[in-house]
Amino acid sequence: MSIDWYREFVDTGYSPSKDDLVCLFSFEPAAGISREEAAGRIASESSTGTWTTLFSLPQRMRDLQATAYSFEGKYVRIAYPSGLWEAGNAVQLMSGIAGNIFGMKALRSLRLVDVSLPPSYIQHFKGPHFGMEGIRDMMKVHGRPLTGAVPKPKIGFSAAEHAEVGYETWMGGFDFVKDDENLTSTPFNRFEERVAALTRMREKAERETGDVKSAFVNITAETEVMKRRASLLAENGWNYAMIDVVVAGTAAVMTMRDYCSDLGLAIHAHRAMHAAFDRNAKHGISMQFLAKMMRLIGVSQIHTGTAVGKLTGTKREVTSLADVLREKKTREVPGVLLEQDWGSTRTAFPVSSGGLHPGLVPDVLNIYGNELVLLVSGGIHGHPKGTRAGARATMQAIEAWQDGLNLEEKAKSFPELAQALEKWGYYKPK
Ligand code: CAP
Ligand code: MG
Repeated sequence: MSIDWYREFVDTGYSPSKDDLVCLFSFEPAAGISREEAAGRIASESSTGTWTTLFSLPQRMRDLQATAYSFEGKYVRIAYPSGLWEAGNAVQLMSGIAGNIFGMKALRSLRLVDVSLPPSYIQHFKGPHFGMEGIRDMMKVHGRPLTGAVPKPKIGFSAAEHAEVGYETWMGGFDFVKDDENLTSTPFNRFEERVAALTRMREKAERETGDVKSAFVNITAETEVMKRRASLLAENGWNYAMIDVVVAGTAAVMTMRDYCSDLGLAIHAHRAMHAAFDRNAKHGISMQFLAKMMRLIGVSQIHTGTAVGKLTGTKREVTSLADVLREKKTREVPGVLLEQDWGSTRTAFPVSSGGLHPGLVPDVLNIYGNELVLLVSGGIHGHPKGTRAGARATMQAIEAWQDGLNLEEKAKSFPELAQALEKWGYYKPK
């Protein structure tokens, strides 16, 4: 009598129904475990199964079983019946397809690469409140990347000093000032004081430039505290709130999506901690999956990498992340992305940040084009002439790229860019 029934979750003759949710996994069976036995375990333990045959198995459970139906090298596709999922509950989905399976002994390694969500599942989610077009209209910025910077050093400024750096950033031509992921409300920089100081400086910069200015002020905390902080931002005329979405957790982000939407606030999603589970190419959860969940839930933008800066992420990963967020229909990329039809779900902006400076702007725009939020932080505050000159140099680098000019040519008549190139050249931080 066989002890387990994992093989019942493998059927290479199966073709998914239109309402099935499909996952792409890459995996390595442990020693002595066949590919089918391993895949059967992934499908079983992420749907209805367990390690041993059971006394009774009502038909309904059989109808809810996931099926490993397609193998390509180290990849397997698994189809999940829609009956498994609670409508509109992304947290439950992750407990299923990104839960226990990562700890199974029968697998040497397992990576959740991507999920294809059927329209019948997506329809229960609101998605981003604004979409890229809505953000551009709100900021009155069209035809170029949106730009921003984090005051650096990342933490330690008083609220007044932080706002002063913000003012210099805006006066240099940038659209946004962003809090760092680890800045919330500390004795030397209380959230309420920071909002008040930034509000005064925003109004001053808007008066002096005639442009719309904004900020990603970090509200990350316990959810009720996040609600209070979001309300304070809205009361002071802000149109964004920033959340460290990985550490805050999917449930909190779902709550804040609706709360912020009611206040007319877009959500800037920082992904701090993502590399703890997406960096290992053999084991964990891909950034594509995280980005997809965040668009589904409804953040307006999320960090997606630079390919050339100080943090990990290949050009292929960065490009696929941009597609996941910006496209109405995402095409399949073997081993990276499954096809995805987003229906009426709005788009979200990719955010490129991390070790950027004016010399690297053409590299980043060659990858993303104009449709991104470009964050250059150390790369403006480290400019020999200071923050405002650094922001100007970055805007000049963007103009050069748009006009098809190389940076040296542009720098001949723009001293800020020349000074930036003199310091950093085309250095790729590591
Ligand atoms: C960048 C940054 C961002 C990272 C996040 C930092 O500062 O503020 O948090 O870009 O990584 O703290 O490192 P610099 P990612 O521009 O001065 O490097 O965008 O990959 O999520
Ligand atoms: Mg940071």
